[in-house]
Amino acid sequence: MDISALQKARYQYKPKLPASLAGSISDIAIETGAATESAADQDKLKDIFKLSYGKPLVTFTGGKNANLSRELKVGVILSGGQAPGGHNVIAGLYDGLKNGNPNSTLYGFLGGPSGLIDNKTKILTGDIIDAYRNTGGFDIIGSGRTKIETPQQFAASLETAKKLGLNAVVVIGGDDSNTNAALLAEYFLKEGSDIQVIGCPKTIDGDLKNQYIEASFGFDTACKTYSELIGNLMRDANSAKKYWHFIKLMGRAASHITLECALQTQPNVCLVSEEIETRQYSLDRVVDIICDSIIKRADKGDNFGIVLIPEGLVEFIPEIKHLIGELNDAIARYEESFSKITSFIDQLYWLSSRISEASYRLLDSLPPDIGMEFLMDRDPHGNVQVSRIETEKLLIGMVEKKLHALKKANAYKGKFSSFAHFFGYEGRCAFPSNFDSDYCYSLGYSAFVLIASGLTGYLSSVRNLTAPAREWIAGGVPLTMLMNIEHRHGAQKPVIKKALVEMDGGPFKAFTSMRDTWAAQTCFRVPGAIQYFGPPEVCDEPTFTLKLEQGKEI
Ligand code: FBP
Repeated sequence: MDISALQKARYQYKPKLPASLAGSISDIAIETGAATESAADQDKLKDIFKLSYGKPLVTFTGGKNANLSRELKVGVILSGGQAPGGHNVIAGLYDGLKNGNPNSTLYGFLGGPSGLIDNKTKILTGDIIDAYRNTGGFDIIGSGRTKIETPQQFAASLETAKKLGLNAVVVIGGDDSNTNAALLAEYFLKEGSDIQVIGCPKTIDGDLKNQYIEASFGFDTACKTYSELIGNLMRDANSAKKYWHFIKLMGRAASHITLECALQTQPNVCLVSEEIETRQYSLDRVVDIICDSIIKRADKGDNFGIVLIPEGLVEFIPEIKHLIGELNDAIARYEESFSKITSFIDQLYWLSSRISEASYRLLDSLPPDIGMEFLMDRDPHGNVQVSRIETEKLLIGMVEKKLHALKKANAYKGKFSSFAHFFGYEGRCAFPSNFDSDYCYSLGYSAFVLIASGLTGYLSSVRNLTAPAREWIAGGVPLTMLMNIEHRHGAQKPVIKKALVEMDGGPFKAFTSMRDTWAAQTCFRVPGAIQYFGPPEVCDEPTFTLKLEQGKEI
Protein backbone atom coordinates (compact mmCIF):
# COMPACT_ATOMS: atom_id res chain seq x y z
CA MET A 1 0.00 0.00 0.00
CA ASP A 2 1.31 3.48 -0.86
CA ILE A 3 2.01 5.56 2.24
CA SER A 4 0.26 8.90 2.81
CA ALA A 5 1.95 11.90 4.45
CA LEU A 6 -0.33 11.44 7.50
CA GLN A 7 0.67 7.80 7.81
CA LYS A 8 4.36 8.74 7.71
CA ALA A 9 3.78 11.36 10.38
CA ARG A 10 1.79 8.93 12.53
CA TYR A 11 4.68 6.44 12.49
CA GLN A 12 6.61 9.03 14.53
CA TYR A 13 3.87 9.38 17.18
CA LYS A 14 4.97 7.96 20.55
CA PRO A 15 1.90 6.71 22.41
CA LYS A 16 1.60 7.92 25.99
CA LEU A 17 1.72 5.26 28.74
CA PRO A 18 0.42 5.39 32.33
CA ALA A 19 3.23 6.28 34.77
CA SER A 20 3.19 2.73 36.23
CA LEU A 21 4.25 1.35 32.81
CA ALA A 22 6.29 4.24 31.43
CA GLY A 23 9.49 3.70 33.41
CA SER A 24 11.99 0.89 33.32
CA ILE A 25 10.57 -2.60 32.80
CA SER A 26 12.23 -3.75 36.04
CA ASP A 27 10.14 -1.23 38.03
CA ILE A 28 6.64 -2.63 37.48
CA ALA A 29 5.13 -4.55 40.39
CA ILE A 30 1.61 -5.94 40.70
CA GLU A 31 -0.82 -5.34 43.52
CA THR A 32 -3.56 -7.93 44.10
CA GLY A 33 -7.04 -6.89 45.26
CA ALA A 34 -9.98 -8.83 46.63
CA ALA A 35 -11.56 -11.88 44.99
CA THR A 36 -14.33 -11.04 42.49
CA GLU A 37 -17.82 -12.30 41.60
CA SER A 38 -19.47 -12.57 38.18
CA ALA A 39 -22.01 -9.95 37.02
CA ALA A 40 -24.86 -12.46 37.72
CA ASP A 41 -25.59 -16.22 37.93
CA GLN A 42 -22.65 -16.78 40.31
CA ASP A 43 -23.39 -20.43 41.16
CA LYS A 44 -23.80 -21.56 37.56
CA LEU A 45 -20.64 -19.72 36.51
CA LYS A 46 -18.62 -21.12 39.42
CA ASP A 47 -19.58 -24.54 38.15
CA ILE A 48 -18.61 -23.81 34.52
CA PHE A 49 -15.37 -22.00 35.41
CA LYS A 50 -14.25 -24.32 38.21
CA LEU A 51 -10.57 -23.36 37.86
CA SER A 52 -10.68 -19.74 36.77
CA TYR A 53 -13.74 -18.22 38.52
CA GLY A 54 -13.53 -15.24 40.84
CA LYS A 55 -9.84 -14.31 40.66
CA PRO A 56 -8.75 -11.00 42.24
CA LEU A 57 -8.40 -7.68 40.47
CA VAL A 58 -4.79 -6.68 39.84
CA THR A 59 -3.22 -3.23 39.51
CA PHE A 60 0.31 -2.31 38.39
CA THR A 61 2.38 -0.06 40.59
CA GLY A 62 6.03 0.86 41.02
CA GLY A 63 8.20 -1.92 42.52
CA LYS A 64 10.18 -5.00 41.61
CA ASN A 65 9.00 -7.99 39.54
CA ALA A 66 11.73 -10.43 38.47
CA ASN A 67 9.27 -12.22 36.15
CA LEU A 68 9.21 -9.43 33.59
CA SER A 69 12.57 -10.33 32.08
CA ARG A 70 11.63 -13.94 31.29
CA GLU A 71 11.92 -15.06 27.65
CA LEU A 72 8.34 -15.58 26.44
CA LYS A 73 6.51 -16.84 23.39
CA VAL A 74 3.11 -15.27 22.89
CA GLY A 75 0.47 -15.62 20.14
CA VAL A 76 -1.98 -12.81 19.40
CA ILE A 77 -5.41 -12.95 17.74
CA LEU A 78 -7.48 -10.07 16.33
CA SER A 79 -11.08 -11.23 16.62
CA GLY A 80 -14.38 -9.90 15.26
CA GLY A 81 -15.11 -6.49 13.78
CA GLN A 82 -12.27 -4.05 13.15
CA ALA A 83 -11.77 -1.23 15.66
CA PRO A 84 -9.26 1.64 15.39
CA GLY A 85 -6.19 0.98 17.54
CA GLY A 86 -5.87 -2.80 17.16
CA HIS A 87 -2.42 -2.40 15.63
CA ASN A 88 -1.29 -0.39 18.65
CA VAL A 89 -2.42 -3.14 21.06
CA ILE A 90 -0.10 -5.46 19.15
CA ALA A 91 2.68 -2.82 19.12
CA GLY A 92 2.34 -2.32 22.90
CA LEU A 93 2.42 -6.07 23.49
CA TYR A 94 5.44 -6.44 21.21
CA ASP A 95 7.37 -3.58 22.83
CA GLY A 96 6.58 -4.94 26.31
CA LEU A 97 7.81 -8.40 25.35
CA LYS A 98 11.00 -7.09 23.76
CA ASN A 99 11.70 -4.64 26.61
CA GLY A 100 11.31 -7.57 29.00
CA ASN A 101 13.58 -9.84 27.00
CA PRO A 102 14.84 -9.21 23.44
CA ASN A 103 14.67 -12.98 22.73
CA SER A 104 10.90 -13.15 23.31
CA THR A 105 8.75 -13.96 20.27
CA LEU A 106 5.36 -12.67 19.18
CA TYR A 107 3.31 -14.80 16.77
CA GLY A 108 0.29 -13.34 14.99
CA PHE A 109 -2.53 -15.81 14.30
CA LEU A 110 -3.83 -15.16 10.80
CA GLY A 111 -7.49 -14.39 10.07
CA GLY A 112 -8.85 -14.44 13.64
CA PRO A 113 -9.45 -17.40 15.98
CA SER A 114 -9.34 -19.84 13.03
CA GLY A 115 -5.59 -19.07 12.85
CA LEU A 116 -5.20 -20.64 16.29
CA ILE A 117 -7.34 -23.66 15.42
CA ASP A 118 -5.56 -24.25 12.10
CA ASN A 119 -2.07 -23.15 13.22
CA LYS A 120 -1.78 -20.34 10.68
CA THR A 121 0.74 -17.85 12.02
CA LYS A 122 3.37 -15.31 11.18
CA ILE A 123 6.20 -14.14 13.43
CA LEU A 124 5.83 -10.43 14.06
CA THR A 125 9.20 -8.74 13.68
CA GLY A 126 10.18 -5.16 14.53
CA ASP A 127 9.97 -4.14 10.86
CA ILE A 128 6.45 -5.48 10.52
CA ILE A 129 5.29 -3.79 13.73
CA ASP A 130 6.87 -0.46 12.72
CA ALA A 131 4.89 -0.46 9.46
CA TYR A 132 1.59 -0.57 11.42
CA ARG A 133 2.17 1.71 14.42
CA ASN A 134 -0.66 4.21 15.01
CA THR A 135 -2.56 3.06 11.92
CA GLY A 136 -6.17 1.85 11.68
CA GLY A 137 -7.35 -1.55 10.50
CA PHE A 138 -6.55 -5.12 11.45
CA ASP A 139 -4.64 -5.90 8.27
CA ILE A 140 -1.37 -6.70 10.06
CA ILE A 141 -2.66 -10.28 10.60
CA GLY A 142 -6.35 -10.06 9.58
CA SER A 143 -9.41 -10.80 11.70
CA GLY A 144 -12.28 -13.29 11.68
CA ARG A 145 -15.42 -14.28 13.53
CA THR A 146 -14.80 -18.02 13.94
CA LYS A 147 -15.99 -19.17 17.34
CA ILE A 148 -13.92 -21.77 19.19
CA GLU A 149 -16.84 -23.97 20.11
CA THR A 150 -16.54 -27.69 19.52
CA PRO A 151 -14.37 -30.04 21.63
CA GLN A 152 -12.26 -30.60 18.50
CA GLN A 153 -11.67 -26.84 18.09
CA PHE A 154 -10.64 -26.47 21.74
CA ALA A 155 -8.29 -29.45 21.43
CA ALA A 156 -6.83 -28.10 18.15
CA SER A 157 -6.24 -24.69 19.79
CA LEU A 158 -4.30 -26.29 22.63
CA GLU A 159 -2.33 -28.41 20.20
CA THR A 160 -1.30 -25.34 18.17
CA ALA A 161 -0.29 -23.43 21.30
CA LYS A 162 1.78 -26.42 22.50
CA LYS A 163 3.40 -26.93 19.08
CA LEU A 164 4.52 -23.30 19.02
CA GLY A 165 5.73 -23.58 22.62
CA LEU A 166 3.57 -20.62 23.64
CA ASN A 167 3.42 -19.20 27.15
CA ALA A 168 0.25 -17.30 26.35
CA VAL A 169 -2.46 -16.43 23.84
CA VAL A 170 -3.82 -12.87 23.69
CA VAL A 171 -7.35 -12.43 22.29
CA ILE A 172 -8.15 -8.90 21.15
CA GLY A 173 -11.92 -8.95 20.85
CA GLY A 174 -15.42 -7.91 21.87
CA ASP A 175 -17.84 -9.57 24.27
CA ASP A 176 -18.27 -12.78 22.25
CA SER A 177 -14.53 -13.15 21.56
CA ASN A 178 -13.62 -12.53 25.20
CA THR A 179 -16.26 -15.04 26.28
CA ASN A 180 -14.29 -17.43 24.09
CA ALA A 181 -11.05 -16.29 25.76
CA ALA A 182 -12.54 -17.11 29.19
CA LEU A 183 -13.62 -20.57 28.01
CA LEU A 184 -10.20 -21.18 26.46
CA ALA A 185 -8.41 -20.16 29.69
CA GLU A 186 -10.58 -22.62 31.65
CA TYR A 187 -10.05 -25.37 29.07
CA PHE A 188 -6.25 -24.99 29.13
CA LEU A 189 -6.27 -25.23 32.96
CA LYS A 190 -8.57 -28.25 32.86
CA GLU A 191 -6.17 -29.97 30.47
CA GLY A 192 -3.31 -29.35 32.91
CA SER A 193 -1.63 -26.81 30.62
CA ASP A 194 0.03 -23.66 31.96
CA ILE A 195 -0.56 -21.72 28.72
CA GLN A 196 -2.21 -18.48 29.74
CA VAL A 197 -5.04 -16.60 28.01
CA ILE A 198 -5.40 -12.82 28.24
CA GLY A 199 -8.13 -10.69 26.60
CA CYS A 200 -8.12 -7.06 25.44
CA PRO A 201 -11.40 -5.07 25.33
CA LYS A 202 -12.07 -4.18 21.69
CA THR A 203 -15.26 -3.02 19.98
CA ILE A 204 -16.39 0.23 18.47
CA ASP A 205 -19.81 -0.59 19.96
CA GLY A 206 -18.62 0.49 23.43
CA ASP A 207 -20.66 -2.24 25.16
CA LEU A 208 -17.79 -4.19 26.74
CA LYS A 209 -17.32 -2.35 30.02
CA ASN A 210 -17.86 -2.33 33.76
CA GLN A 211 -16.48 -0.11 36.52
CA TYR A 212 -12.94 -1.37 35.83
CA ILE A 213 -13.13 -1.52 32.02
CA GLU A 214 -14.17 2.09 31.38
CA ALA A 215 -14.24 1.83 27.59
CA SER A 216 -13.57 -0.61 24.81
CA PHE A 217 -11.01 0.64 22.33
CA GLY A 218 -12.11 1.98 18.96
CA PHE A 219 -15.28 3.60 20.35
CA ASP A 220 -13.54 6.98 20.63
CA THR A 221 -12.25 7.09 17.03
CA ALA A 222 -15.37 5.57 15.45
CA CYS A 223 -17.67 8.07 17.23
CA LYS A 224 -15.44 10.98 16.28
CA THR A 225 -15.40 9.83 12.65
CA TYR A 226 -19.19 9.44 12.49
CA SER A 227 -19.72 12.75 14.32
CA GLU A 228 -17.58 14.52 11.75
CA LEU A 229 -19.72 13.07 8.93
CA ILE A 230 -22.98 13.90 10.73
CA GLY A 231 -21.77 17.45 11.37
CA ASN A 232 -20.97 17.83 7.68
CA LEU A 233 -24.47 16.62 6.74
CA MET A 234 -25.94 19.07 9.25
CA ARG A 235 -24.15 21.98 7.60
CA ASP A 236 -25.40 20.78 4.24
CA ALA A 237 -28.97 20.37 5.49
CA ASN A 238 -28.93 23.81 7.11
CA SER A 239 -27.52 25.37 3.92
CA ALA A 240 -30.02 23.94 1.41
CA LYS A 241 -32.90 23.56 3.92
CA LYS A 242 -34.64 20.88 1.88
CA TYR A 243 -33.66 17.40 3.11
CA TRP A 244 -34.18 15.18 6.10
CA HIS A 245 -31.23 12.82 6.58
CA PHE A 246 -31.94 9.49 8.30
CA ILE A 247 -28.62 8.14 9.55
CA LYS A 248 -28.21 4.64 10.93
CA LEU A 249 -25.09 4.23 13.06
CA MET A 250 -23.21 1.06 13.84
CA GLY A 251 -23.40 -0.63 17.21
CA ARG A 252 -24.79 -4.16 17.02
CA ALA A 253 -26.96 -3.98 20.13
CA ALA A 254 -26.17 -1.06 22.43
CA SER A 255 -26.88 2.57 21.41
CA HIS A 256 -23.66 4.00 22.91
CA ILE A 257 -22.33 5.13 19.50
CA THR A 258 -25.61 6.82 18.54
CA LEU A 259 -25.90 8.52 21.92
CA GLU A 260 -22.30 9.78 21.84
CA CYS A 261 -22.79 11.10 18.28
CA ALA A 262 -26.02 12.81 19.40
CA LEU A 263 -24.25 14.54 22.29
CA GLN A 264 -21.51 15.65 19.90
CA THR A 265 -23.79 16.90 17.11
CA GLN A 266 -27.25 17.71 18.58
CA PRO A 267 -29.59 16.19 15.94
CA ASN A 268 -33.36 16.77 15.79
CA VAL A 269 -34.18 13.16 16.64
CA CYS A 270 -32.02 10.48 18.22
CA LEU A 271 -33.59 7.10 18.92
CA VAL A 272 -32.09 5.16 21.83
CA SER A 273 -32.90 1.45 21.61
CA GLU A 274 -32.63 0.86 25.34
CA GLU A 275 -35.23 3.56 26.06
CA ILE A 276 -37.57 2.16 23.42
CA GLU A 277 -37.36 -1.27 25.04
CA THR A 278 -37.76 0.12 28.58
CA ARG A 279 -40.83 2.11 27.58
CA GLN A 280 -42.08 -0.75 25.37
CA TYR A 281 -42.62 1.58 22.41
CA SER A 282 -44.13 -0.07 19.33
CA LEU A 283 -42.81 0.55 15.81
CA ASP A 284 -45.74 2.96 15.27
CA ARG A 285 -44.80 4.93 18.36
CA VAL A 286 -41.21 5.26 17.08
CA VAL A 287 -42.55 6.61 13.77
CA ASP A 288 -44.71 9.10 15.73
CA ILE A 289 -41.64 10.42 17.58
CA ILE A 290 -39.93 11.20 14.27
CA CYS A 291 -43.09 12.69 12.73
CA ASP A 292 -43.62 14.97 15.77
CA SER A 293 -40.28 16.65 15.11
CA ILE A 294 -40.89 16.87 11.33
CA ILE A 295 -44.31 18.51 11.90
CA LYS A 296 -43.05 20.96 14.55
CA ARG A 297 -40.21 22.06 12.29
CA ALA A 298 -42.43 22.24 9.17
CA ASP A 299 -44.78 24.60 11.08
CA LYS A 300 -41.82 27.02 11.27
CA GLY A 301 -40.94 26.46 7.61
CA ASP A 302 -37.97 24.18 8.42
CA ASN A 303 -38.42 21.20 6.12
CA PHE A 304 -35.04 19.69 6.93
CA GLY A 305 -33.43 17.83 9.76
CA ILE A 306 -31.31 14.97 11.05
CA VAL A 307 -32.47 11.66 12.58
CA LEU A 308 -29.99 9.28 14.23
CA ILE A 309 -30.93 5.61 14.42
CA PRO A 310 -28.95 2.94 16.30
CA GLU A 311 -28.09 -0.11 14.24
CA GLY A 312 -29.61 -2.53 16.73
CA LEU A 313 -32.96 -0.70 17.04
CA VAL A 314 -35.06 -3.48 15.53
CA GLU A 315 -33.99 -5.90 18.24
CA PHE A 316 -35.34 -3.56 20.95
CA ILE A 317 -38.80 -2.81 19.54
CA PRO A 318 -40.86 -5.38 21.46
CA GLU A 319 -42.84 -6.88 18.55
CA ILE A 320 -39.74 -7.06 16.30
CA LYS A 321 -37.57 -8.46 19.12
CA HIS A 322 -40.16 -11.21 19.57
CA LEU A 323 -40.16 -11.90 15.83
CA ILE A 324 -36.33 -12.11 15.71
CA GLY A 325 -36.27 -14.43 18.74
CA GLU A 326 -38.77 -16.78 17.09
CA LEU A 327 -36.89 -16.65 13.77
CA ASN A 328 -33.55 -17.39 15.49
CA ASP A 329 -34.99 -20.42 17.27
CA ALA A 330 -36.86 -21.77 14.21
CA ILE A 331 -33.86 -21.28 11.92
CA ALA A 332 -31.43 -22.81 14.47
CA ARG A 333 -33.75 -25.82 15.06
CA TYR A 334 -34.45 -26.61 11.38
CA GLU A 335 -31.27 -25.13 9.90
CA GLU A 336 -30.85 -27.75 7.21
CA SER A 337 -34.34 -27.62 5.77
CA PHE A 338 -34.47 -23.80 5.98
CA SER A 339 -31.15 -23.38 4.16
CA LYS A 340 -32.58 -25.23 1.13
CA ILE A 341 -35.38 -22.67 0.60
CA THR A 342 -34.24 -19.81 -1.58
CA SER A 343 -37.20 -17.54 -2.37
CA PHE A 344 -38.65 -15.15 0.21
CA ILE A 345 -42.24 -16.24 -0.59
CA ASP A 346 -41.32 -19.90 0.08
CA GLN A 347 -39.42 -18.93 3.26
CA LEU A 348 -42.51 -17.06 4.49
CA TYR A 349 -44.71 -20.07 3.78
CA TRP A 350 -42.22 -22.39 5.56
CA LEU A 351 -42.20 -20.07 8.58
CA SER A 352 -46.00 -19.70 8.75
CA SER A 353 -46.34 -22.94 10.75
CA ARG A 354 -43.16 -22.42 12.83
CA ILE A 355 -43.58 -18.93 14.30
CA SER A 356 -46.54 -17.31 16.08
CA GLU A 357 -49.32 -15.71 14.04
CA ALA A 358 -48.46 -12.21 15.31
CA SER A 359 -44.79 -12.58 14.26
CA TYR A 360 -45.80 -14.02 10.92
CA ARG A 361 -48.16 -11.09 10.26
CA LEU A 362 -45.46 -8.58 11.14
CA LEU A 363 -42.88 -10.21 8.86
CA ASP A 364 -45.43 -10.37 6.05
CA SER A 365 -46.30 -6.67 6.51
CA LEU A 366 -42.70 -5.49 5.98
CA PRO A 367 -41.55 -4.41 2.51
CA PRO A 368 -40.24 -7.71 1.01
CA ASP A 369 -36.64 -6.45 0.56
CA ILE A 370 -36.54 -5.55 4.27
CA GLY A 371 -38.35 -8.75 5.35
CA MET A 372 -35.69 -10.75 3.51
CA GLU A 373 -32.96 -9.02 5.51
CA PHE A 374 -34.39 -10.55 8.71
CA LEU A 375 -33.84 -14.04 7.25
CA MET A 376 -30.25 -13.66 6.09
CA ASP A 377 -27.47 -15.87 7.53
CA ARG A 378 -26.84 -15.55 11.27
CA ASP A 379 -23.29 -14.79 12.44
CA PRO A 380 -21.26 -17.65 14.04
CA HIS A 381 -22.64 -16.63 17.45
CA GLY A 382 -26.26 -17.07 16.22
CA ASN A 383 -26.99 -13.31 16.01
CA VAL A 384 -29.04 -11.60 13.30
CA GLN A 385 -26.66 -9.42 11.27
CA VAL A 386 -28.32 -6.12 12.12
CA SER A 387 -25.86 -4.11 10.02
CA ARG A 388 -27.63 -5.62 6.99
CA ILE A 389 -31.17 -4.64 8.02
CA GLU A 390 -32.03 -1.30 6.45
CA THR A 391 -33.93 0.18 9.41
CA GLU A 392 -33.31 3.70 8.10
CA LYS A 393 -35.21 2.87 4.89
CA LEU A 394 -37.98 1.07 6.78
CA LEU A 395 -38.50 4.16 8.96
CA ILE A 396 -38.44 6.56 5.99
CA GLY A 397 -41.15 4.48 4.29
CA MET A 398 -43.32 4.48 7.40
CA VAL A 399 -42.78 8.20 8.04
CA GLU A 400 -43.78 9.03 4.43
CA LYS A 401 -46.96 6.99 4.80
CA LYS A 402 -47.87 8.69 8.07
CA LEU A 403 -47.13 12.21 6.75
CA HIS A 404 -49.23 11.47 3.68
CA ALA A 405 -52.19 10.53 5.89
CA LEU A 406 -51.67 13.64 8.05
CA LYS A 407 -51.54 15.85 4.97
CA LYS A 408 -54.85 14.44 3.79
CA ALA A 409 -56.31 15.23 7.22
CA ASN A 410 -54.87 18.77 6.98
CA ALA A 411 -52.62 18.17 10.01
CA TYR A 412 -49.31 18.59 8.15
CA LYS A 413 -48.45 21.19 5.54
CA GLY A 414 -44.71 20.69 5.02
CA LYS A 415 -42.60 19.05 2.32
CA PHE A 416 -40.72 15.86 3.13
CA SER A 417 -37.73 14.82 1.09
CA SER A 418 -35.24 12.39 2.59
CA PHE A 419 -31.94 10.51 2.26
CA ALA A 420 -30.93 7.30 4.01
CA HIS A 421 -27.36 6.78 5.23
CA PHE A 422 -25.57 4.07 7.12
CA PHE A 423 -22.30 5.01 8.83
CA GLY A 424 -20.60 1.87 10.05
CA TYR A 425 -17.69 0.45 8.13
CA GLU A 426 -16.49 4.02 7.43
CA GLY A 427 -15.41 4.40 11.07
CA ARG A 428 -13.95 1.02 11.95
CA CYS A 429 -10.52 1.41 10.35
CA ALA A 430 -9.88 5.15 10.68
CA PHE A 431 -6.45 6.27 11.91
CA PRO A 432 -6.87 5.92 15.68
CA SER A 433 -7.32 9.17 17.58
CA ASN A 434 -4.55 10.07 20.03
CA PHE A 435 -6.82 8.71 22.77
CA ASP A 436 -7.19 5.30 21.07
CA SER A 437 -3.50 5.23 20.05
CA ASP A 438 -2.45 5.78 23.69
CA TYR A 439 -5.16 3.57 25.21
CA CYS A 440 -4.48 0.66 22.86
CA TYR A 441 -0.72 0.79 23.28
CA SER A 442 -1.23 0.80 27.07
CA LEU A 443 -3.65 -2.16 26.84
CA GLY A 444 -1.09 -4.15 24.85
CA TYR A 445 1.71 -3.27 27.27
CA SER A 446 -0.50 -4.25 30.21
CA ALA A 447 -1.32 -7.56 28.52
CA PHE A 448 2.42 -8.26 28.46
CA VAL A 449 2.76 -7.51 32.20
CA LEU A 450 -0.22 -9.80 32.99
CA ILE A 451 1.39 -12.61 30.98
CA ALA A 452 4.85 -12.11 32.45
CA SER A 453 3.26 -12.16 35.92
CA GLY A 454 1.82 -15.63 35.22
CA LEU A 455 -1.90 -14.66 35.15
CA THR A 456 -4.60 -16.28 33.04
CA GLY A 457 -8.31 -15.58 32.40
CA TYR A 458 -7.80 -11.80 32.69
CA LEU A 459 -8.83 -8.84 30.56
CA SER A 460 -6.17 -6.16 30.23
CA SER A 461 -7.48 -3.02 31.90
CA VAL A 462 -6.51 0.66 31.81
CA ARG A 463 -8.73 3.06 33.74
CA ASN A 464 -9.06 6.65 35.03
CA LEU A 465 -9.29 7.49 31.33
CA THR A 466 -10.59 11.06 31.62
CA ALA A 467 -7.32 12.05 33.32
CA PRO A 468 -4.09 12.64 31.36
CA ALA A 469 -2.50 9.35 30.23
CA ARG A 470 0.24 9.45 32.88
CA GLU A 471 -2.46 9.17 35.56
CA TRP A 472 -4.17 6.17 33.97
CA ILE A 473 -4.31 3.04 36.16
CA ALA A 474 -3.23 -0.17 34.45
CA GLY A 475 -3.90 -3.73 35.56
CA GLY A 476 -6.20 -6.69 34.89
CA VAL A 477 -9.83 -7.69 35.46
CA PRO A 478 -10.83 -11.38 35.72
CA LEU A 479 -12.94 -12.29 32.69
CA THR A 480 -15.49 -14.16 34.81
CA MET A 481 -16.29 -10.87 36.57
CA LEU A 482 -18.02 -9.66 33.39
CA MET A 483 -20.07 -12.79 32.78
CA ASN A 484 -23.65 -14.02 33.17
CA ILE A 485 -25.83 -16.74 31.64
CA GLU A 486 -27.99 -15.89 28.60
CA HIS A 487 -30.30 -17.65 26.16
CA ARG A 488 -28.32 -17.78 22.90
CA HIS A 489 -28.88 -19.75 19.72
CA GLY A 490 -31.56 -21.88 21.39
CA ALA A 491 -29.55 -22.71 24.59
CA GLN A 492 -28.38 -21.28 27.97
CA LYS A 493 -24.76 -20.12 27.58
CA PRO A 494 -22.14 -18.35 29.74
CA VAL A 495 -21.44 -14.99 28.06
CA ILE A 496 -19.96 -11.59 28.85
CA LYS A 497 -22.91 -9.36 29.73
CA LYS A 498 -23.36 -6.54 27.22
CA ALA A 499 -23.20 -3.12 28.86
CA LEU A 500 -26.21 -1.29 27.41
CA VAL A 501 -27.08 2.41 27.72
CA GLU A 502 -28.38 3.01 31.24
CA MET A 503 -31.51 5.09 31.66
CA ASP A 504 -30.15 6.62 34.86
CA GLY A 505 -26.62 7.09 33.49
CA GLY A 506 -24.98 10.49 32.87
CA PRO A 507 -24.94 10.35 29.03
CA PHE A 508 -28.65 9.47 28.68
CA LYS A 509 -29.70 12.05 31.28
CA ALA A 510 -27.67 14.77 29.53
CA PHE A 511 -29.37 13.84 26.26
CA THR A 512 -32.92 13.85 27.65
CA SER A 513 -32.37 17.26 29.21
CA MET A 514 -31.78 18.74 25.74
CA ARG A 515 -33.67 16.63 23.22
CA ASP A 516 -36.99 18.53 23.21
CA THR A 517 -35.18 21.72 22.21
CA TRP A 518 -33.20 19.88 19.52
CA ALA A 519 -36.44 18.35 18.11
CA ALA A 520 -38.03 21.72 17.33
CA GLN A 521 -35.08 24.07 16.82
CA THR A 522 -31.88 23.90 14.76
CA CYS A 523 -29.14 23.44 17.37
CA PHE A 524 -26.66 21.53 15.19
CA ARG A 525 -23.09 21.24 16.50
CA VAL A 526 -20.29 20.52 14.00
CA PRO A 527 -17.33 18.83 15.74
CA GLY A 528 -15.06 18.64 12.65
CA ALA A 529 -12.40 16.05 11.82
CA ILE A 530 -10.21 14.21 14.32
CA GLN A 531 -7.06 16.25 14.99
CA TYR A 532 -3.79 14.41 15.56
CA PHE A 533 -1.44 17.37 15.99
CA GLY A 534 -2.16 20.39 18.13
CA PRO A 535 -3.14 21.35 21.68
CA PRO A 536 -4.26 18.53 24.03
CA GLU A 537 -7.74 20.02 24.52
CA VAL A 538 -8.29 19.55 20.76
CA CYS A 539 -6.36 16.31 20.18
CA ASP A 540 -6.67 14.26 23.38
CA GLU A 541 -10.27 14.91 24.46
CA PRO A 542 -12.05 11.69 25.50
CA THR A 543 -15.68 11.00 24.50
CA PHE A 544 -18.57 12.85 26.15
CA THR A 545 -19.86 9.40 27.18
CA LEU A 546 -16.74 8.73 29.23
CA LYS A 547 -16.79 12.18 30.82
CA LEU A 548 -20.49 12.03 31.73
CA GLU A 549 -20.18 8.48 33.07
CA GLN A 550 -17.49 9.78 35.40
CA GLY A 551 -19.57 12.76 36.52
CA LYS A 552 -17.46 15.27 34.57
CA GLU A 553 -18.77 18.34 32.69
CA ILE A 554 -19.01 18.36 28.91
P1 FBP B 1 -17.39 -6.53 17.31
O1 FBP B 1 -18.43 -6.68 18.37
O2 FBP B 1 -16.77 -7.80 16.89
O3 FBP B 1 -16.36 -5.51 17.71
O4 FBP B 1 -18.07 -5.95 15.99
C1 FBP B 1 -18.93 -4.88 16.07
C2 FBP B 1 -19.49 -4.46 14.73
O5 FBP B 1 -18.71 -3.44 14.17
C3 FBP B 1 -20.95 -4.04 14.92
O6 FBP B 1 -21.04 -2.67 15.19
C4 FBP B 1 -21.58 -4.48 13.63
O7 FBP B 1 -22.93 -4.82 13.82
C5 FBP B 1 -20.80 -5.71 13.26
O8 FBP B 1 -19.52 -5.53 13.81
C6 FBP B 1 -20.71 -5.93 11.78
O9 FBP B 1 -20.10 -7.16 11.55
P2 FBP B 1 -19.32 -7.57 10.25
O10 FBP B 1 -18.00 -6.89 10.32
O11 FBP B 1 -19.17 -9.04 10.37
O12 FBP B 1 -20.12 -7.12 9.08
